[in-house]
Amino acid sequence: MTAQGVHVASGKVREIFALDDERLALVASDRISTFDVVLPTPIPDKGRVLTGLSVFWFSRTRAIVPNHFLGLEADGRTMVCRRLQMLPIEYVVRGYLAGSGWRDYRETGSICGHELPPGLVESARLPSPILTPATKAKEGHDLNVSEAEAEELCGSERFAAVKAASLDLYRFASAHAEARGIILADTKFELGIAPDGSLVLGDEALTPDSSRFWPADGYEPGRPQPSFDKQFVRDWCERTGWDKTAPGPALPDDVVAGTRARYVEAFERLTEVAFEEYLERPEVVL
Ligand code: PZK
Repeated sequence: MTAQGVHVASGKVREIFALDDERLALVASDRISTFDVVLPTPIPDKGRVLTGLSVFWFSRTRAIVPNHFLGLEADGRTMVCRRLQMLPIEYVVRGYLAGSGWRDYRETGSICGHELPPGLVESARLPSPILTPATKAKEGHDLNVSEAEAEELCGSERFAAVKAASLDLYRFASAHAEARGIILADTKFELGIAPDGSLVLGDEALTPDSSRFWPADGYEPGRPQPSFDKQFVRDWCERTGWDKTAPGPALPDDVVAGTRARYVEAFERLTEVAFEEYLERPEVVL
């Protein structure tokens, strides 16, 4: 038990505390992971950028789907949320071909049962966004499943609601981001059920840690795209010859500063709020 409640779970870069039976605190740290390894060097303000972005999206998408956000703490990195019964599936929406989607398409011509046109190249924009559900693995990578399997695990009425909500959220956010020079290649949603049985969006949402953000400037299908936020870190790690197993290397100051600047740039482009203002009054400016 701390001032923040009882610790209930840790992610790679976040912690969850139970405040009472109805409420949780989600705390985003400044830790960064790359190639699935958490690095020993934090990126100052990363947790506040990610929390601020989640809060921004939660306040602008509640008409599309209600979400668990209740309030932001003055530290800028702690969100107080409604406690939900989380669904056992995560809902990935893809508008572009990257990551496991690109791999599945190359091997089979389809992703999670979505037949795609032949001849698409890496990072291509899809004819329309697709939902590619995945089961949540405790360790290692999540497993893509078909919509039929997800429907079995969630119930078909609930699945239809989740599918519509996820695609609507992605369309709204990707249009907003693309107009501000950021391609939202794909993103992952986690949803849960409130005590009254209603469907509620949980977790973080539409952040660079739960999504692929690409700079629209220089977008070129046919190759992997640089990450808007993590590319300095990835490039530097590649140059060191690190074997990508834990522990990761400590980052030099210029890589830390360059990476922090990219997170702040993503925040400012998407929210149109100066990050310094958010730091002064996080709860009022978004
Ligand atoms: C919940 N996680 C994932 C694990 C993290 C996040 N509103 C909620 N109600 C109940 N449970 C959760 C949520 C949310 N969000 C989410 N685990 C539980 C997770 C570890 C660290 F920050």
